[in-house]
Amino acid sequence: MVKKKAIIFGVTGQDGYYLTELLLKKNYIVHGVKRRSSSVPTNRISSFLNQKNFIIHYGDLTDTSSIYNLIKEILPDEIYNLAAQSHVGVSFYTPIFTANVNAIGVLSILEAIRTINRKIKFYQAGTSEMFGKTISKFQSEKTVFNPQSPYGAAKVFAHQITQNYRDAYNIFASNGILFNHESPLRGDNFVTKKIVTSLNNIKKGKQKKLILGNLYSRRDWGHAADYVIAIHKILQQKKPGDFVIATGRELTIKEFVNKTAKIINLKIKWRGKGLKETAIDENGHTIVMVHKKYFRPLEVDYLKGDASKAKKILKWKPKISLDQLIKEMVKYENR
Ligand code: NAP
Ligand code: G4F
Repeated sequence: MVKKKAIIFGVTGQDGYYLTELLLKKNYIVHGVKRRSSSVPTNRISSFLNQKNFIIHYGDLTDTSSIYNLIKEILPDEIYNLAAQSHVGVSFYTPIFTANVNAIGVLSILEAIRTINRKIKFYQAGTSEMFGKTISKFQSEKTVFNPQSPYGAAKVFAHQITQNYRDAYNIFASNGILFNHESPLRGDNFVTKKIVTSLNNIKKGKQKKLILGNLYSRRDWGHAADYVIAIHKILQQKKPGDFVIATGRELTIKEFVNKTAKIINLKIKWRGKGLKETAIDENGHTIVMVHKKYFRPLEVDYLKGDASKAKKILKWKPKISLDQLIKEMVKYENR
C-alpha cells in the first residue's frame, strides 16, 4: 500500500512531537519543517531523527518561497500547520512577527496549496484564544470571536482565511479550535509547566519561589497526546470543517497551583490579596508570589469548551484526566 505523506509545520514544538509520534505509528511518511536556530531546535523530536519515515527540512513560515518549494517538492497528501509564535504574553512584545507567522504564514501555505495541488488536505491550528472576552458559559464553533491579543487576532485571520480557501477554491481546509493542552513537553514559559517545574524544585530545595501573574483567569486544560488524535481525525473526515477540542472542565491558575502542590505533597496556605497575595509552606516560608510583570495588557478571563461536535462527528473525547496529566508532568521533572 502507498504510504500517506504529511508535512508538519511546527514539528519541533509540543504538538509537533505528539503528532509525529501518532502519524509514524499510522505508517505515514512524515516531513517535518524546522527553522534555523542558534541552539538545537530538535530536542523534543530527537528520537525520530534516525527513523526512515521521518524527514526533516529547513523552512520558515515568514519565508513564502520556502513554503512553496517544500510543498512543490514533497507533494504531500496532508499538511498540518502547527507552526506559530504561540505565546500570548509574548505576542504583545512581538506583534508584527506574531502576525507574520500566525496569520500571513497560514495564507502562504494556502496559496501554495491553491497553486500547486488543491487536493492537498490542510489543518490549521486554531485556538480558544480567538474567543477572547466572551460571555458564553461554554464556547463552541458557533461562539463569536473577540480576541484580546495580537496572538488571538492573528489566529482569527488564519481561521477565517482557511474557511475562505475552503469555500472559494474547494480545498479540504479545516480548523481545529483547540483549548489549552499541556504535557511534559510543554514550553517552559507556559503557566502549567512553570508551576509544575517550580513547585517540584521548591519541594527538592532547588528553588525558593514561584512568581506568577494573574491567578484568577480560568482555563480548560487537556493533554496534548489526546488532542493530536483529534487533529488527525479532522483531516480524515469526508468533509472539511471546524472543530472545538476541549475537556469542558475549567480551573483557575490558583486551583492548578493547589492541585499540583497536593500531588507533590507540598502543603501551602494562601494569604493576602492582589499583588500582595502569597502562598506559604508549612515552615512559614513564602513560596508563591505575584508580580505585575507577568500580567498582560489584556487578559482572557474564562475559557471552557463545548466539544460536542467533535464527540459526535469525530467520535473523539479526551481520555487523560487533569490529575493524570499533572502526575505525568511531575514524573518527567524527576526523570
Ligand atoms: P509550540 O510548542 O510553541 O510550537 C510551535 C512551533 O512553531 C515550534 O515548532 C516552532 O519552532 C514553530 N515556529 C514558530 N515560528 C515559526 C516560523 N516562523 N516558521 C516555522 N515554524 C515556526 O506550540 P504548541 O503548544 O505545540 O502548539 C502548536 C500549535 O497549536 C500552535 O500554532 C499554537 O498556536 C496552537 N495552539 C496551541 C494550544 C496549546 O494549548 N498548546 C492551544 C490552541 C492552539 P521553534 O521550535 O523553532 O520555536
Ligand atoms: O499558560 P499560558 O501562557 O497560556 P494561554 O495564554 O492560555 O495560551 C495557551 O493556550 C492557548 C489556548 O487557549 C493557545 F492558543 C496558546 O498558544 C497557548 O498555548 O497562560 C494561561 C493563563 C493566562 O491567563 C496567564 O495570564 O495563566 C496566566 N498566568 C499567570 N501567571 C501566567 C503566569 N501565564 C504565564 N505564561 N506565565 C505566568 O507566570
